[in-house]
Amino acid sequence: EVRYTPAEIEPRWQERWAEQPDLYAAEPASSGKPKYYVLEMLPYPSGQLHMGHVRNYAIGDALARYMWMQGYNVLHPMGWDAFGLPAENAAIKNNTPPRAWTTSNIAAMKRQMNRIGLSYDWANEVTTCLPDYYRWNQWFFIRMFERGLAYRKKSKVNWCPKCCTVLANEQVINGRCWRHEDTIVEQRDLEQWFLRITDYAQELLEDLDKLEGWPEKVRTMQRNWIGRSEGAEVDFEVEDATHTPVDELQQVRHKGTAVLSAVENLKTTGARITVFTTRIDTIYGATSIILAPEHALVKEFATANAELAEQVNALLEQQKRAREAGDIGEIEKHGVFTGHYAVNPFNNERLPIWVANYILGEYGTGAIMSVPAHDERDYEFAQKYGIEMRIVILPRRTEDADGKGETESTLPYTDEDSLLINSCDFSSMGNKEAQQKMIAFVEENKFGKATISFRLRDWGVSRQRYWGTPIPMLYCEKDGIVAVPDDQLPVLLPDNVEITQEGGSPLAKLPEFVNTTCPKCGGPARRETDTMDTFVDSSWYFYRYTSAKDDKAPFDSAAIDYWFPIDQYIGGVEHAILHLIYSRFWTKVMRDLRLVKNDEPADRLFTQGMVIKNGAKMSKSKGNVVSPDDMIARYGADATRMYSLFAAPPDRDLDWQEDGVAGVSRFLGRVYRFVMKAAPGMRQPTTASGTQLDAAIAPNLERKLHQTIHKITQDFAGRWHFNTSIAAIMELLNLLNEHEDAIVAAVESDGRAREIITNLVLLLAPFAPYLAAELWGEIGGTTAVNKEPWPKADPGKMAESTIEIPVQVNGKLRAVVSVPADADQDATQAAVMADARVQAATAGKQIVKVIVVPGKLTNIVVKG
Ligand code: ANZ
Ligand code: ZN
Repeated sequence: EVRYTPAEIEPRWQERWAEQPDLYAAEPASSGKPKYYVLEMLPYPSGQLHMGHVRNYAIGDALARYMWMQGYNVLHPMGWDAFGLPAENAAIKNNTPPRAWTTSNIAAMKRQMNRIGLSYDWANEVTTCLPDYYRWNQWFFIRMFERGLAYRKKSKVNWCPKCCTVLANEQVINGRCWRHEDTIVEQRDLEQWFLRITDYAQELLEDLDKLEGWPEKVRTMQRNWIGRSEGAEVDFEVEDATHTPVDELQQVRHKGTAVLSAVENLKTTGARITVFTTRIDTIYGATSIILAPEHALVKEFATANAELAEQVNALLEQQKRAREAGDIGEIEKHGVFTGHYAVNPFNNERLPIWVANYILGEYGTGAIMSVPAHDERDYEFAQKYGIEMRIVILPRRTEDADGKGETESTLPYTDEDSLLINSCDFSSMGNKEAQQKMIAFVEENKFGKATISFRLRDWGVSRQRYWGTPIPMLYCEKDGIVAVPDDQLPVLLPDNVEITQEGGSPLAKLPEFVNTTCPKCGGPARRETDTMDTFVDSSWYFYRYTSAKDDKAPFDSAAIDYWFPIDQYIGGVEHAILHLIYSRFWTKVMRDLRLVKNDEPADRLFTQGMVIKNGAKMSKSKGNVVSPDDMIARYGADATRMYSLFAAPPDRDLDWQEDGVAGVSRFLGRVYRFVMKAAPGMRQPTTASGTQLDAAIAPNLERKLHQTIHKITQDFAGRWHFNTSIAAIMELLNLLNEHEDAIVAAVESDGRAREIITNLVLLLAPFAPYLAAELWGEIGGTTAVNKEPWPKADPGKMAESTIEIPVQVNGKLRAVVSVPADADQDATQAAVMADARVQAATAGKQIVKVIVVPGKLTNIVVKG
């Protein structure tokens, strides 16, 4: 009896594969073959692969192998997202330099990947912490700087006290650090480098519609993150309080509309408040102007008013705390009247100017017109402070409103499809029409314009850390900010750096790094000492894979034309916003630099589910980590990876059960024993005269085989439910085992038996590549099994010869009867009525009616 011993088979093949560097190498564009670029997200080299990695790579590897077998020229690369904070933390903890720590982790993880048998093209490996890669980060940065896409400004930034560095908005999750779930992010004022991703906001949004191969949930997340609002900016002039004593103002009617108070000869200070509104149709309902505490005018008002200054500080403080707690959206509303008034340009009405903590300085213009009758937040605020509410919008079907719509209890009324009232010339217009007409009126009279506002902010890329790409900028006393000339790239990251947790850029402590000369004037200059956000590294790494050795350019554009867009990208949904929005942005910038022609990096995106154990995500802190090495040592790489595809559909969470791995391993053992039994015969030349398969069995075996081929082919083309693909192979094997001796006896002379064995091995190749390679050799194959053509399902052989017809008697299922697949109505009825169970169920009764739906069911109605 032969035994399946993956511990012996797998290392042997691993060695063979290592000696064939071309085995998984992509062919050049000139191969003339159709291309397929399959990409799994590159890992951070933390030291060990976890099961989430294994699952991600097993999916990509199955796909890559399948596409090779379909005749494609496949690019299946891998690399290392090798810069980042953990290397620095490890340096502090273990006193190992980040480079050494990273390099040895890469070696360890590469060893694991090879042990798993992943089909990567290592000739194009990318390691982001190497100068031959990060020099191109610097090169891109300078290209962006030249185009005004990289700029420096002082701004409020998110600061993680644990990382001791700035975080991009995308890296703040519910007010906490993306790496430290328990750490509240602080706000600091710092000079920072930004990339102008907002220039691409509209295109990033629009092109989401084209990404039909992306999960809808990822597209929705990006749409919300970009957050486009159409609206208008309207200028409200600030009234000159010294000219218009408040007590001279009276309630007047303006063009037939009641207003709080208006003056005929209004004096203004010349200052304007520009508000951003998405509901200009409610402008006659505005009863105050509210400014964000950071608004420039508030500072002005406050310089002359110490009490106000103090109250504004309190509002700022509340905002800061709410931001830190991650619930600025639900802040408890506080505000203060500034003592000043602004003028509604539509009706000259005087509106009190307030400052409130729920108005954000960084959104829109940092100022709003407040319409409490029609906006939730304004309503709450106005109720609290006794600010007037004025209804200017009614539901369309006024007969339904019958006055009730105007009572306070149903306010705020925020419905958009509605009619205007109390709005001067615009009254009784529909709300969309009013918006258009009002915006036209504003633009005509030059006190505002239609605008679009985005929630997306520019990408802050400066990090006060060591282990990243140095930002290639210089500061010269005479010339100001100067880019490092291309021929001086890369700005090398020095190795001899002292890393501490205190914060402040470690590079700033190295005079030999900091001090340099200005390329423009030759005078002394200081180097930028911040490094780039590591999300820069991962924004374009997949382009470099097409020509990773290029030292003249970031990549060879001709190769990009052939390989891009990526056909299938596979990774975790946690990257839906960060990495996947940055890489889309980077692609568009590269296109505008005429380096690439594609608008988007990837045609299709697949986000796999998590690997969990006992219902929880595997993590050290939960103590439920299952090590891939352990599983491989016990059951082999094939069983481990195959289990990760078998245990759940790839888009769902997978609950890791060691029993399940053992089960898959036993199944592979059965395949092994079966094929090994047939192998000696398979290696013989075919003879025409020997044993043939029984004519009664052969069609059944062929049918099952071709159905299985068909099913797996469909799974690859469709939803990737590899769990059911593998289950189908298991079912096939069950049937083959029933006829094992007959098949084994026939392989020498019956082509059908040979085909069964050959195809069984080929079907396994994407999922269990070691076993497939081993068995391919055993049955006489001399080529690499992963380059063999994928078997084709023959529809003629797939068709069932009989089908099962459920038979109901008076609506109750009484029997399931086998009939020939092509049986017509009469033949079906004859077969049904001849069945003993049907006869028993109808015995002694009068048959009233027999309804036959050929191929589907039979219904018998009886009486008595
Ligand atoms: C008047 C109004 C009337 C508004 C109404 C809404 C309803 P989105 O859609 O999210 O873009 N707003 C504008 N800038 C703001 C800021 N810096 N901080 C807080 N709120 C701000 O929201 C746009 C609406 O949010 C704007 O339209 C403005 O209130 C408010 F019945 O203007 B609206
Ligand atoms: Zn200079």
